[in-house]
Amino acid sequence: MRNLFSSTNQTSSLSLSDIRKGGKRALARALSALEAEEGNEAIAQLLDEATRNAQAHVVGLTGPPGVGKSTLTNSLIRHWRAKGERVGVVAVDPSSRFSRGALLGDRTRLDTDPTDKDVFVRSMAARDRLGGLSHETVAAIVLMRALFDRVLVETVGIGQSESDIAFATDSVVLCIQPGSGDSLQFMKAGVMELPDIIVVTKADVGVLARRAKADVDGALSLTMRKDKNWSVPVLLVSAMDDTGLQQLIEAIDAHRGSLLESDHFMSFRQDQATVWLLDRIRRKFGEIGLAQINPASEIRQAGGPFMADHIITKELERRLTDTIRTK
Ligand SMILES: Nc1nc2c(ncn2[C@@H]2O[C@H](COP(=O)(O)OP(=O)(O)O)[C@@H](O)[C@H]2O)c(=O)[nH]1
Ligand SMILES: [Mg+2]
Repeated sequence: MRNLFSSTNQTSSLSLSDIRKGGKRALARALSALEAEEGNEAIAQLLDEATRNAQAHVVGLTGPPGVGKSTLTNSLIRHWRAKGERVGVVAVDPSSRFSRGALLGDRTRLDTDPTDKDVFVRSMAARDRLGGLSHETVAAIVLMRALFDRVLVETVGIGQSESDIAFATDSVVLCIQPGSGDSLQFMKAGVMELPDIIVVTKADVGVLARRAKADVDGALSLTMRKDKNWSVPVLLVSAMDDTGLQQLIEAIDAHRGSLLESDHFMSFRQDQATVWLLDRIRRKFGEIGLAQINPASEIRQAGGPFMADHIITKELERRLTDTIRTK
């Protein structure tokens, strides 16, 4: 096995087929490389290759800490593995934002079989973008999406980085805690427009859960949805006694079905890449940077959004340096 860290040249031979051959160890190394070496051309190439080979259904499981995401993740992994599906999980751990390492927290709560080669869990620190997906997280999802049948992304909160979530996930499940009043907060924040499925967790607590569902139903009826072909189900689910779990599984598949049915799915994916690239350049170079690019054609020329990002970033950095020098 090659050592990805010995030099950047070595990463240049990194390919999807190498990772497939190398199994979980190779994937773990590739993920470490892409966390450590943002801006590396070989990695951008790998991610574009992965983008072209997207196969998994990516499900984002989102909601506040303690709502029951990890517990639900365990249930979904068990279900999909029992059906023989290969499952990758990205767990974004908010508590490790400052320590830069996901040591405890979520990692300890996912109880997967380490000898099962078809389930892979990656914990990642939330880093600097509270509530959203960091670039490393998006990259990990894109890579795992080319290797598994399902990719599950556990993350705290949505709303601040819609373009990341939309680019990297197909179906968003928002988890709401009974008795928390969260649905009202989410509606105010405009978050209700994002999920494709809403789950009220811990349904075994009874009346509080039913009341939370009624609140969510009310909030949803006041929300404008972008996708008119899909009506958002609100489900009462308990991972404790498996109430509603089967409905959640069916709703996830039904949502995937509705995406695949639409004639626009491929152009939708392309639009997502364009929006993602625009957002990325805006974050790095502001409106001035945006004004200098033509994302759709640049993605085409570069062969994918990650190489486009790489090339544009280099070019804009060069122009900036030139401007500073001539001043
Ligand atoms: N009663 C009940 N408790 C649950 C259920 N799911 C999770 N919990 C508990 O809620 C707490 C937080 O769960 P966890 O999955 O770690 O939440 P996360 O922070 O969203 O990942 C744990 O103590 C769980 O045991 C459920 O369906 N019913
Ligand atoms: Mg968790």
